[in-house]
Order: sequence, then C-alpha cells, then structure tokens
Amino acid sequence: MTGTRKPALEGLDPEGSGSALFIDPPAPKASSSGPKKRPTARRELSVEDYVQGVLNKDLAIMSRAITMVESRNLSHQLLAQEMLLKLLPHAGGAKRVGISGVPGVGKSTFIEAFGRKLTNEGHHVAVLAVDPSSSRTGGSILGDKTRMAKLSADPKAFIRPSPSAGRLGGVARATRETMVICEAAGFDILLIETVGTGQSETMVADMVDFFLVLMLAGSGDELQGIKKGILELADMIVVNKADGDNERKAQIAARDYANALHLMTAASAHWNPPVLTCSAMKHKGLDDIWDKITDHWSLLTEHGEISEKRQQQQIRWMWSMVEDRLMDALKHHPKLHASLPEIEKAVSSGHLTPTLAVGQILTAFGLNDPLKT
Ligand SMILES: Nc1nc2c(ncn2[C@@H]2O[C@H](COP(=O)(O)OP(=O)(O)OP(=O)(O)O)[C@@H](O)[C@H]2O)c(=O)[nH]1
Ligand SMILES: [Mg+2]
Repeated sequence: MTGTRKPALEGLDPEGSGSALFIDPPAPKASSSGPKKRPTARRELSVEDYVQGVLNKDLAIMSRAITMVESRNLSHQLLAQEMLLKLLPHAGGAKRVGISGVPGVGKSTFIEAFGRKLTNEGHHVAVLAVDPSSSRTGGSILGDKTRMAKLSADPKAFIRPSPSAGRLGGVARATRETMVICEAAGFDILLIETVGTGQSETMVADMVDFFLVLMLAGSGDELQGIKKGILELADMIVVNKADGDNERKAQIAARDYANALHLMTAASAHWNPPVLTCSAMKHKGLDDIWDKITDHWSLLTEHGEISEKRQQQQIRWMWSMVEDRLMDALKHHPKLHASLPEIEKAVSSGHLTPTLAVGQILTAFGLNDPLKT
C-alpha cells in the first residue's frame, strides 16, 4: 500500500476483462427511488460531484455513481475507483445481510416484507442483487419489482437490480463496490439477494456479515436434496411459507434442518446457526429473524469477529481478482492464445505431461519454467 491515490488506480484493467463485463449497465432512472430524485439534465459529473452527491444521500447521483462502477468503459472505471477511494472512509457502517434461496422460495416476497419492517423501524435499507445469469430476465432477479412494490416506493429504501449478465467475478465486484456507495450514503442495512445456485451463493456469503438461507418444506426428504455446501455457508436457515396447511410441514422441516446443522462444526465459536420458520406472505416470524440477526451482530462484534471477517473478506476478494486477471491475461496472451488448444490436445493424448505443459505455458507467458531454472 502506497497511500497515494495514483498507484492504487494503476491496477485497473484497461479492457474490463476479468472484472466489469456488463453488456448494458442498467439505467439509473429505472432503478432508483426516493425523495431526492431530480429530473437531471445529464451533465458530466466530476469525482467530487459524485462523492458529495453520495454523501448528501442524493439518490439520483448515487444511481449514476453505481452506473460508473458497473461500466466497462475505462474512463468510467478510473473515475469510479477514484470516487470509491474517497468514499471508503465513510463506508462500513451497515449490517450486511445476504439472502439466498432457490427460485420460488419467496426471496422477493420476503425482502418486500422484511425491508418494510426495517424501514418502519427507522432503518435505511438498500437492496442489491448478484445474479450473473440475469440477461435471461432482462438484467435483474429484482426485475419483478411488482413483488416489491411498496418497498420500491419507500423513501427509506433503495433497490438496485443486479448488474447485467457478465462473468460472476465482474457482477460480484460491481456489487461490492455498490455496497461502498450505499454505506457512504448512510444506508444502515444492506440486503444482498442471490439465486440459490452454488457459486454465486459462495460469492455473496463472502461479502456479507450474515448469510440467511430461505428454504421450503418439501415432502419430508428435503435433506437429501439440500446442497451440503449451503449448510456451511448459512448463518441462519429460515423455512418460508409456514402458513395455512403448510405450517406443520414447515415446523418439521425446520427441525430436520436443525438436526442436520447440529452435526456440523459451526463457523464461529460464538454462533450456532439457528433454524426458524416464517411466512413472508403473512408477515409472520419477521421480528424473530431480525432479532437473531442483531444477536449475531452483537455477539460477533463483542468478540471482534465482524471486523476480522470483513478484513479477511477483502483480502480473499483481492486475491480472487488477481487470479481472475492473471488467468485472463494468460488465456488471451498473444503467444498462448493460438497454442493453448494444441497444448491441451498433447496433454489429453498423453504426448505431453501436464508438468511439462505448465512449463511451456509459463515460458510463453514470460515467466520462468521452474524445471529449467
Ligand atoms: N403461501 C406462501 N406463499 C409465498 C410466501 N412467500 C412467497 N410466496 C409465493 O411464492 C411465489 C414465489 O415468490 P417470490 O417472492 O417471487 O420468490 P423468489 O424466491 O423471489 O423467486 P425468483 O425471483 O424466481 O427466484 C409467489 O407466488 C409468492 O406469492 C409465503 O410466505 N407463503
Ligand atoms: Mg424474486
């Protein structure tokens, strides 16, 4: 770390490869809500305009700042990084909660109800999403804003759809940087929604303080279908749709999940992930869920675990970006681009050992082959 701004910005990826790969950044107009929206003539804003706008909680400028973060245009990326450096000292003040679950589990319904509960209690809630497959749905798993009609119109809430489809790393980077903007703007609760599919769940779990997994009661054998990894990520499991005829089934499922969790070693010495039930539709169980999240926050803060978790997340994130960028540079290296298929063929047919192939690849990339030095 040099402490000066310029070197920090030198690491930008000029082509946006390995990071922001957005086909069509969402227009700010479609995704902002709130009281300070102005019918802006779209003049160019300086870094300082963005920083001041965000700090003043100007939602229109905040939206534009997020668009800069999502852009693959190099000058936008430079501007965004400079802005983020200035916003960072003002960030970090929110509780960051990830919310995951299979399609149809009720994520949108839950966030609408839960978000409203929180804004009614005086919180400022930002809802973001990570959905790398979102091109399918036109840019967003939060496209179904009808399910969040009240929250969308709530002046204490800010809903931002997932960045358009791109590589998961790029989508996740934009979301992380958007979190900085939302926190600097004073949102004290961030809800990060993700689809219940392996990799994006892991990504989101690694950018939040608390990872909540919504589940459904099934036919009694749900534990067979549950992905093992998800139990390791979850800070809490909530069985949704515990209403009407389904209520009893939900209770039984909750007990089964609790038993399964019991067999696992908890990620934190101070927290055993609880299992609750709720009905997002009937607004039942939401208070208990929030109580658990705040209990978790207090306990882990008390033991210094939140700040440590965040520090580790930042470091892991940096390395994962380094890996992405290096792999990208390697695969697109002019000397390698053409020869990689041949090398792969030689390895698969047994004409070349993988170790020797690695040597060839590294040498072509300009690095030393350890076997030859
Ligand atoms: N009975 C009942 N139905 C619910 C509840 N929560 C959601 N639903 C219904 O379940 C369906 C799916 O809800 P969504 O909120 O769209 O689910 P989602 O997880 O956001 O789905 P995707 O956006 O497709 O991933 C809708 O028909 C909801 O009305 C609940 O608590 N009880
Ligand atoms: Mg949804």
